[in-house]
Amino acid sequence: MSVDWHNFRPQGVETYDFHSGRPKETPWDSEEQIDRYVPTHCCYCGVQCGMYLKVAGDKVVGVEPREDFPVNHGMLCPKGATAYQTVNHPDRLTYPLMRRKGKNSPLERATWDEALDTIARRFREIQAQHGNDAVSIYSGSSMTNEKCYLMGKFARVAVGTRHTDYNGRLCMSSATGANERSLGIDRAANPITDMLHADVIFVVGANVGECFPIVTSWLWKARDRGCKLIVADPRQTPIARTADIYLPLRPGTDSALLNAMLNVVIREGLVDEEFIAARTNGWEETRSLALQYDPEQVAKICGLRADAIIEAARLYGRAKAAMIYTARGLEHQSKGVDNGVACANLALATGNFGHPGAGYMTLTGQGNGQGGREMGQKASQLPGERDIEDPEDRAYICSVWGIDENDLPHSGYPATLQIPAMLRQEIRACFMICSNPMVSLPDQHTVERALRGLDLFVVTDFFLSETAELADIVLPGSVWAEDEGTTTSLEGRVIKYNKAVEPPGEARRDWEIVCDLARRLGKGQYFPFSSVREIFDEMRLCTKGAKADYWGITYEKIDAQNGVFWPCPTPESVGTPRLYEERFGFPDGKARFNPIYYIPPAEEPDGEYPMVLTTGRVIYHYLSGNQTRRTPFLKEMAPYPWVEIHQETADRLGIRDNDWVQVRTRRGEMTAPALVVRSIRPDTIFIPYHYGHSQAANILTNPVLEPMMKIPEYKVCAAAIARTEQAPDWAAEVNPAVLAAALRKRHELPSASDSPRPTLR
Ligand SMILES: Nc1nc2c(c(=O)[nH]1)N[C@H]1C(S)=C(S)[C@@H](COP(=O)(O)OP(=O)(O)OC[C@H]3O[C@@H](n4cnc5c(=O)[nH]c(N)nc54)[C@H](O)[C@@H]3O)O[C@H]1N2
Ligand SMILES: Nc1nc2c(c(=O)[nH]1)N[C@H]1C(S)=C(S)[C@@H](COP(=O)(O)OP(=O)(O)OC[C@H]3O[C@@H](n4cnc5c(=O)[nH]c(N)nc54)[C@H](O)[C@@H]3O)O[C@H]1N2
Ligand code: SF4
Ligand SMILES: [Mo]
Repeated sequence: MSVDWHNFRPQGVETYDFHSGRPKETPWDSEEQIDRYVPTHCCYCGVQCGMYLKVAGDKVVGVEPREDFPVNHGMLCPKGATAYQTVNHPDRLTYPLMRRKGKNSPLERATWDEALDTIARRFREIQAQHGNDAVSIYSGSSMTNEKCYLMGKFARVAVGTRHTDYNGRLCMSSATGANERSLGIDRAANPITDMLHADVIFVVGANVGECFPIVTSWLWKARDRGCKLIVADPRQTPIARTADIYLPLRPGTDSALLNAMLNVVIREGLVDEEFIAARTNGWEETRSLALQYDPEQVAKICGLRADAIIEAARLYGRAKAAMIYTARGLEHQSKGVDNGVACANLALATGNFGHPGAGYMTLTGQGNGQGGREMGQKASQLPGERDIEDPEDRAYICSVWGIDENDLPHSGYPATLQIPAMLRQEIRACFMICSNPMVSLPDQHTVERALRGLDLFVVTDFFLSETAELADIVLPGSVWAEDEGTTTSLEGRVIKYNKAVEPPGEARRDWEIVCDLARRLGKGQYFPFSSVREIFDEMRLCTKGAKADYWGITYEKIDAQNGVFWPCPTPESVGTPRLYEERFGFPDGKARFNPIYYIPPAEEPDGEYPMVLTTGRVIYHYLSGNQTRRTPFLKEMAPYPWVEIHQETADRLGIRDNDWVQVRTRRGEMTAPALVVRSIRPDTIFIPYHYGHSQAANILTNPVLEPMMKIPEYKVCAAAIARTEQAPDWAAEVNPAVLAAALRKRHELPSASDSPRPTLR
């Protein structure tokens, strides 16, 4: 085992003073003191890089990347390299907490019996009075497949509610909708290695450099082989700066751009007629609509130059193999599904499916964002991407679970509609696990009212999140290193976490908590599991013959093959890395064109709110930041939110770098320092969303939902911005030197000094 694998070597947990941020003397300064190297994967993003956790005694003290995992082959990003520091962190929750004397009383230490018995009793009381659906489950995709599977079963069988959903609703659900409408299977079409076979890569609304750093290394390899790059993003992200064609489109105008590109492809004879005839349905309608999207007109909608759109379409259309990658930029919109369908239309029209380097896929974000969306924890779903309203699927799952079909609830509210149902007191209690909506849901003031109004709110987390702060009962769960189990990466590759250590104190493994609660709800016979493997085996059986077929996947096969791509329907099957080589996912095997009209975002700038606000990520924090804001190096690099604004706009408004600025929308207002850059459209501002309380960008965002998938429009709303002398409430805790240093580092990103003009190289 090599030792010094990179220059930045995070200190062992016990050797780092979390509050001063200073390293202490390290007792693990030599490799001999490491007892075990546990092969596993990063707990953060969907790339699921392979890593070894270094264990000394009963503590995780370090990490090394795995050379043998083909996706990251010896690399980790800053989040992966520090993830191990959350395991043995002083902020870990180590015993249950309860408010014993009502909402305004403090969270106090409780025993497991007291906490779980109270939950079971209160759920039964509330359900007796208000019906079974008065209790909801709100789950998450940072958990293993086994846990996600268990949550769907727990909701339907132990609690008996139809309202179960999860945080993936806020993530790539638009892409799910597009996959379902266009291709028939909700999985990435290609393995990451397909990048190396593409002549052109078109990235729409994905900040690959910051959000999928290890995928970026594949992009560079593809570039080394001559692959051309087109990027559409209102911000000049690190990869956008290097693009052959960069399209800094106005937020919320993606489908217009994609239609115009299809228009050019058609008019210049770049469509693949043979592919369209053999493998698709519905071309004529889509073709005639696309012909109405003249690039000259679309250029005005998108705020781009027409020649840049035409050149991009030519480059894409002429490629022998082209890949389209999207992420939340295109998907976090009230037209997110349409946008994904417009990508699929472009790829289908040019025959870009089913061969190496050709496809359209979303870059799934969460660690288990792929598996979590097919295990049956979603409002309308049973395991294996089965449909909860399909009689055959219902009958099959009931036969595996051993329940009567009349007892299996029907579909319920998606996560985003649970909030209004709480406000209406239709939902009166919620069991939440692995989600932090007090940072992640739009229109925070309303979310807070909904959660505070619950009769009983239970949160299972390993750190006291902004959401757990509002709970009546907090259950201490486990981190990924304390459990085994599988996840499914953004490629559709099922991989396995291995257990390194035990949960600290009285904390328990999530699945044990859930099974225990099921027993106390009188449904123990349906949750007889004594190991994760048993849950996996039942889950496999549930998916047998379904779209997301895991039946042929075993823990041993995962180890032997370094992961298995589903579908893997038989014990002999090695899995399916590339989808759509012969058939699409519909009964006739053909893909479907769907004509897409461009419809503007729900909120457009006006006199009162003249700017477009968009939100998203930075490399150093992960989602709601509940983990990464507790990691010293990451916290130091991006300690507070900021407002990115273009130099020209800042000059016009008298805003200088580092000034406090107040941003207002129809939902609320927040104050943060300005980061004056040249890498964003002058009509747009950007705020990273990883922070809570008065630092939450989601105070501002628009809760309007996409009609099919109910994903919020995080990426576009109207906003006003002004310099203010009034520092925010959190300014007192700010060390100005730390803040200035972090903002300076942001400026050092090469892209920050460039202006986002449409570029042709
Ligand atoms: N460092 C880091 N990495 C992560 C995560 C993290 O929190 N931190 N989270 C993971 C998860 S769950 C996810 S979902 C992914 C998200 O990965 P990404 O989707 O890449 O990240 P975002 O920052 O949400 O948004 C991507 C880009 O969309 C652009 N954008 C904004 N509005 C529009 C628009 O209207 N059209 C287009 N075309 N682009 C627009 C933004 O400028 C931004 O650069 O990242 C995963 N990886
Ligand atoms: N404005 C704006 N808002 C956004 C976005 C945006 O781009 N802009 N992006 C959206 C997207 S793409 C996403 S994915 C969501 C994410 O939103 P959330 O899902 O709410 O955020 P997370 O930080 O993943 O929350 C997971 C919580 O569960 C805990 N946790 C993690 N793993 C486990 C586990 O294994 N077991 C248990 N018990 N707990 C666990 C973590 O400590 C954390 O508190 O945010 C969305 N919100
Ligand atoms: S790229 Fe994603 S999976 Fe890999 S180390 Fe970074 S956060 Fe972890
Ligand atoms: Mo996400």
